[in-house]
This record gives sequence, C-alpha cells and structure tokens, in this order.
Amino acid sequence: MKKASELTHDKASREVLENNPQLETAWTRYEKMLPQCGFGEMGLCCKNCAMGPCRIDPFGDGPDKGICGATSEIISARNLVRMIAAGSAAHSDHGRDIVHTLLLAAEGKTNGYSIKDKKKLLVIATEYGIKTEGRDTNAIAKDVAEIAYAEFSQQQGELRFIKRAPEKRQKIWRDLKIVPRGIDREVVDTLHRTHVGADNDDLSLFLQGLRNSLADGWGGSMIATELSDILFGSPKPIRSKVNLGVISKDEVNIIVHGHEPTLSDVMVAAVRDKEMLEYARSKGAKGINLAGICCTANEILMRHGIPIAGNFLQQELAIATGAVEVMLVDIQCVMPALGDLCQCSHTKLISTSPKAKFPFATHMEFNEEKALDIAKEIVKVAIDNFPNRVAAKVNIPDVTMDLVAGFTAESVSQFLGGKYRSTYRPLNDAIISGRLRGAVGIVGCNNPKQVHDLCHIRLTKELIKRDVLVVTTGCSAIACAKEGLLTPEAKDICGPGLKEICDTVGIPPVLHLGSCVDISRILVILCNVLKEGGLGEDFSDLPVAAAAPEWMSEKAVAIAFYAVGSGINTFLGNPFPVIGSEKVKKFLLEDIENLVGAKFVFEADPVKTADMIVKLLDEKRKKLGLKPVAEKN
Ligand code: BF8
Repeated sequence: MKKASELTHDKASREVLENNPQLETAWTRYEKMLPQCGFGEMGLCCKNCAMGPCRIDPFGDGPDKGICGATSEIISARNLVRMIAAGSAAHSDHGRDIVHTLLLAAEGKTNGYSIKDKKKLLVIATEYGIKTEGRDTNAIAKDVAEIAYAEFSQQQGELRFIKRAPEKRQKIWRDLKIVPRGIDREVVDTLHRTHVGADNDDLSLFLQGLRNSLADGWGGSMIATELSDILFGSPKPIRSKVNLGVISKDEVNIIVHGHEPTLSDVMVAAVRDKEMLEYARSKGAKGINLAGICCTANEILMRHGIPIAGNFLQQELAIATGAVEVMLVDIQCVMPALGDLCQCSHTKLISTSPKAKFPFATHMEFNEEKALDIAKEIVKVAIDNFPNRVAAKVNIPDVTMDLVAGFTAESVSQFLGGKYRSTYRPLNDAIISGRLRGAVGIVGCNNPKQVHDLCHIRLTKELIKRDVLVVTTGCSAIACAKEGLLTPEAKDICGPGLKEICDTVGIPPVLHLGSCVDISRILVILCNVLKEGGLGEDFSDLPVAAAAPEWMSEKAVAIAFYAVGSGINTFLGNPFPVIGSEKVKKFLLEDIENLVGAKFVFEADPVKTADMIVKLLDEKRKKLGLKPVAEKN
C-alpha cells in the first residue's frame, strides 16, 4: 500500500490515514481492484442484453463485434451516453425534489420551509410569464413550482431556460435538433435508444447524449439552483472553515452528507433549537456541531456558514476520527462502505431518502411535510449517541482553513460592479483590457486513481498565477478551500491583473459558486457576460474553459457534455471510457468541435492542462481582437 502522502495532498486526511493504518478506505479497495478491467476502461464491453456480456478485442485478434453486431464505436458510444442519462437523472431528480418542496411551502403544507428570497421568486415568475402584480407570494410560488414541475414531464417544445442562452447558441442547438424537449423525456429517449437493436449510429447517439446533457445543465440543474435560492435564500459571500478539524471534540457532531439542501437546511434549524441544545448539555456535550461532506455541505456553507468537514474521499475519514455521532445521508456520492465502517465505531449511519438506502444504516425517512420534526428526531438520536463515544478512540486532526464562499451570478456582478451599480461591465472590461486573461470553471469530484485534491489545486494555482479567474463548485471547491485558495489572501500567488482586482474588490481569486447543480450559475454568469457586450456573441467566443481534473461520477459526464454542448472546451483529468474506439475518441477530441464549437481534452497532468488552457484562452482573445496578456516573470 502506498504511503498516505502518496494518496492524498490533504494534510488532515494524511493524518487520519497514518493514525489508522488498518482502515479500509476507497484507496485500499482501489489497490485491491488493480489491475482494473481493461475492457471496461476502454469502453469495449457491453452487457445491455443477455446475449452478452460481449467484449471487443482492442488488439484485433479476437472478436471485433458483439453478438448483435455492435462495433467498438457503437458499444463505447452507447455506454457513454448511458452515463449521461444517469448523471442527468441524478441532478434532475434533485431538482424535482426542490420543486416539490417549493410547492409544499407555497401550499403551507410544511413546517420546515418558507419562501426566503421573494425578489428571486419574482424574477423567475416573470421569466416564466406568471402574473405577479398584486398577488400573494405563496400563490406566485405555487405557479412557479407547477410550471417547473411541467418542465420534467413536457413531451414537446423546448425547455424554458434554453432561451437564456445567446441567440447564436440557440440556433446551433436548433439546427442540430438537440434542444431538450422535457427533462424526463430526454433521459427516457437515451435509455430507449441504447437498448439492444435501437440506435446503432455513434453520431446519432452522441447528438442525443448532448440533448440529454443540455436537459440537465439548462433544465434540472438550473431549476434546482434557481428554486433552491427562492426557497432557502440566495447565497451571499460568507466566511467559514473547512477540513476535518471542524469536527468538535466536546460537542455532539452531526455530519450531513449528500446533495439536497431540503434535508441539510432544516438540520441547521434543528441543531440551533434551544431545547435540543439543552438536551445535548444534559448528556455532557458542550453543544451541537453540524458540518458537511460533499455538495450538501456546499449548500449549507453558502447559505448559513456551516463548516465543511471534507470532500468525497474524506467521508470515511470523518468517521475514523471517532467523534462523529451521526453521519446523516440523503442521495448521491455516499459510499456504501460507510455502513461497514460504522459497524466498527459508535457512529450511527442514518439514511433518509427512499431512493438511497445503505447496508447497516438506520433508515429515518425524510418527509418534507414534517421536515423540522424529523430533523429534531435525528438530532436527538445523535445526542443520545454522544455518551457512547469512546474517548480513547477520538483523534481529530487539528487542521482547518478559513474560506469565503457563496458567490452567485447576482453577487459576482454586485461585487465587481460596485455597491450602487450591479453590472458585469467591470468584469468584461477586466477581460478586454487584459487584466484578466479569462475565466475557468474547475469542478468535479475526487478519484482514488489520482492523488486526492492535488490536480484541483495544481491546476487552480497555475491558472490564477496567469491571471485567470477561477470559479469552482462541488468537491473541487472544497479541495481549493482546504488549500486556502478561497481566502482574499490567496491573491498573493496571483498574476498582477487578478491580484489588482482582488485587492480592489476584496474577493478571493477563486470564487466558490456552490454545489455541482450550481454549475448552472456559471452558465448564467456567461450569459450575462455576453449580454454585457464586447466579448463576442456566443459562449464559444469567450476566453473561458471548463475542467474536471479528478472526475469520477456519471453526473460529471453529464456536466462535461452540457459544457461542451454549450460551446465551452472541457479538460478532463481522466479520459472517458471510450478509448477503445479510435473513431469515438476522435469524435470527442476533435470532430465534435465542428458541431458545437468546443471539444474535450483528456490530460492527466494539471500543469500541462494549465498550459493548454492558457493557450486556448489566448487564441480566443486573439480572435476577439483583444490584446495579449503579458506573462508575469
Ligand atoms: O455532485 S463533485 S464527488 S459530491 S459528483 Fe459527488 Fe463529484 Fe463531489 Fe457533489 Ni459533484
């Protein structure tokens, strides 16, 4: 087994691994899995029907077709677009749950939620064509929820938020016939056409893959973000702390892990409840400490300043500190291994979603209508578990980092445009003048195939050094936060132009925009930048790019496709599992650009990735007639 320092860049994670050499983790399981299946890695196996499983021999000695006759390009394309369908389904079902909660709140059927951002409600209602004047807030919210609900089941036409995109982009989508009709519609279409004997043309499969991914980015994810802001309040820049050191040694610790703010947001209210606090004290605890893992952590960080314990690969390590009373999970990115791990510690694993149950977990089903009551019951379970903590087994790394999080499409313009004039003009002018070379969204997961966090951090540092503003979400944002890159002080490692901007407006050079569904905020920011003028007519004109250096989930595949489908070049630290088909590889790395104006790049080395991104941004600047950016020496 490798040393902890070879597995993770993160100091706190190294400490937990070193303190627990026998701990089974994703890293140890990964090592046991080696060598991983080459057919799977290359995208050359198919088990979509029971004539198979079939596999194509990449060296040309064995079968070159499956039993139905599917070639390597058909099989690898089919597998990849199925990943898009699963990823889109996950994001979009999260969006649907938020719509459901908004509807219940509007109908007064829940004790846990109310409309927190009326201004945003009116903006979205107006965009949806709902009459707002003289109407009650809840009546407007009900109409918004019903229209948003209908976006999922719509069979024909176009998703509403598609109209947010620049005209030129909309035309590209319409010409290619990839405008999403309805969110569920596109997931079903993708699953249908990847059934045996349906769509067996790789280009046709990828066009549907693009349409499906756009239904995520411009549909399910965007609805999740916008309606979460209405319901839970739009985030504002907020200070907090990150890393395993936020776990408290003398309080009841509850870690929320997963994705939907519906659960985590109401937990914030429950742990602040006076009665609960008194009950915790009666059991010998100094208080109740709530912290988060993964995207739900980002949600309550940006809205309430709740600290983050860690990102994807730290979920097992949090339990290994011996100080977590309850690991509370909802949906997505929760390792089933947590159940086993909790068997050997006092930590209780509590699952809450009917869609996500886990071995050895106690299931306390969450119900939006009784949200606060259930949240308090969960807090009580945690408090009751506090006396079971074994002091000798507690070992919390004393590692935390300060951060500023919670930027949005609205607050970026307020910050950069000044207090009295909220506008994107200063951001556009900074790019036009060359103080900023451009902007890059660095997002996505951790993957034990790479040194934990290292690629996120190296890539981010390389880019801010060269005057590239970085926006970040998901586990990437948490990696950057742990490195101190979400503090205004990080300006000291930036290029002179970015440093000057950070100095003037007091923002960090890396802006935390939230969870993975909040990548839709990046799309909205880019729409606003284009509307402000001076930087072209389409996303593909802008000096911007996207990167997911340590991606692993199917949601990341959906995101990567809607980014490229929107005209944004996307750099991936791991290749898609398609490398067994030269034709598919060529399509994704080259030919797709002729269709949508952007392509994928597979590059494992973050420094090389940064070089390629800088070259790309400089080419985009040149095409726009902007002056070159001088390199800092
Ligand atoms: O949705 S970045 S590991 S937590 S998938 Fe999962 Fe990846 Fe983290 Fe959030 Ni996004």
